[in-house]
Amino acid sequence: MRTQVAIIGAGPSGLLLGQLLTRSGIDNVVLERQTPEYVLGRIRAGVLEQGAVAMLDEAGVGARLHAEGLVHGGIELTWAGERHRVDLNALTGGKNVVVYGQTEVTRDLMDARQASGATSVYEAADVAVDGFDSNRPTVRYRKGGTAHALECDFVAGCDGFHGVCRQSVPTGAIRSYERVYPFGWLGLLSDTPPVSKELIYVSHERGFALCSMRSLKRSRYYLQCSLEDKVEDWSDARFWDELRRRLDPRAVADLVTGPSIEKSIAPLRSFVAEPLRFGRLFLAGDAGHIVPPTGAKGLNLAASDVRYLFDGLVEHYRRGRSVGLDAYSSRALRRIWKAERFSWWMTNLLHRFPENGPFGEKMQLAELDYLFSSKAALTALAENYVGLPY
Ligand code: RFL
Ligand code: PHB
Repeated sequence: MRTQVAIIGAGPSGLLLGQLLTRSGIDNVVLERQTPEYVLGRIRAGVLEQGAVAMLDEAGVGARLHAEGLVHGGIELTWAGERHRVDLNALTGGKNVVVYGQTEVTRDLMDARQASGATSVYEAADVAVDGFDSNRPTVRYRKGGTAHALECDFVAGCDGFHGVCRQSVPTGAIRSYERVYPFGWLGLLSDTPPVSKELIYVSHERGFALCSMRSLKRSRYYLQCSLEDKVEDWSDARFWDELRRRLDPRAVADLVTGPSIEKSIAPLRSFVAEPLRFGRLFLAGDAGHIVPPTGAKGLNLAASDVRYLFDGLVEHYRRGRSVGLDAYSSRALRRIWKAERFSWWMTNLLHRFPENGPFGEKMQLAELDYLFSSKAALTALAENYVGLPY
């Protein structure tokens, strides 16, 4: 088989790139290790920046997002038992975010890909990328016991943090920067109405909590937990009890609980690989970088990477110019590092770090107090939360 762009991974970055390329007449094949059902079963992000929404519109998959997504013009932060609103819309001259689950984004992209007739290979095993330092890369994989080779012009490594593409690069050619946080997030999804109209980020002495949502009938809650915790340690009753202990009195009164439909623990990590281009292999999304979820930036960074990579590929195929592809890594990394900084800052501000002791907690409280007394400081939070320009 031969194609122009071989895309490894059918997460949001791979599917979005594929859809944009298909609509521009650039042939592409998506290779995914898992089944579509497995990919759709992973509960992850919920908040989209306007830039990501615009990309999904450009890919022709914005209809359901606009019909069902919830436009949010603010978020709330709780500390010392009181809730404080950040008016994102007013602080950014009219920008908002849209609450629409990653599962739904992925489903919309999968449906559009199927309708377009573009080739996707799910359950592709032992994917290996060869010859990306030459003009003729080849991606090898096995499907149903048979070996296949896919020849291509370019390989887009959209295969997430644990994918094969970054691991295929010789160690001397890549540099990694990493911080692993000493805690995780325990997430719970339930078919209950959200506790509040907007997201609530909670700083509490027992640990961080987040009240989010997927719709007006489906809620998503998170608790900072220990890295030793197992999901089995957390019955629904224990989860709701712990959440109540971290919420303000009004939220406790408003909270509607119910059986969980999903519960999982995610470790928190900051990670960046440099560069993001190796000959004809390009890394995009979580394959090249990870942010802790506190700033809601992971999926949005995947979209901005795809913006730069797609533009570079279009320029190559339409005009025979390589300026955009040559600049891909440095352009993407400039935005990535700023989102890394914001996510690291939000994480440090709102979580309990036992090793920082009482002094560290006082610093967090002073920073929160300052934040809500300074329009300049709140504006900095707001403009990062809604997303920096591409
Ligand atoms: P994905 O989604 O991990 O997809 C990669 C795909 O590649 C496949 N794959 C392979 N395929 C073939 N061969 C191989 N060898 C392969 N190895 C892997 C995988 O099966 C998978 O299907 O990466 P992508 O597309 O770059 O998308 C990134 C986002 O998924 C991620 O950044 C976000 O989910 C992060 N994130 C959030 N981002 C936001 O923008 N807003 C949020 O509110 C937000 N909340 C979150 C989050 C991530 C979380 N977790 C669990 C990590 C909340 C959580 C709890
Ligand atoms: C989510 O709804 O899953 C979510 C929302 C905001 C975040 C992280 C996760 O910062």
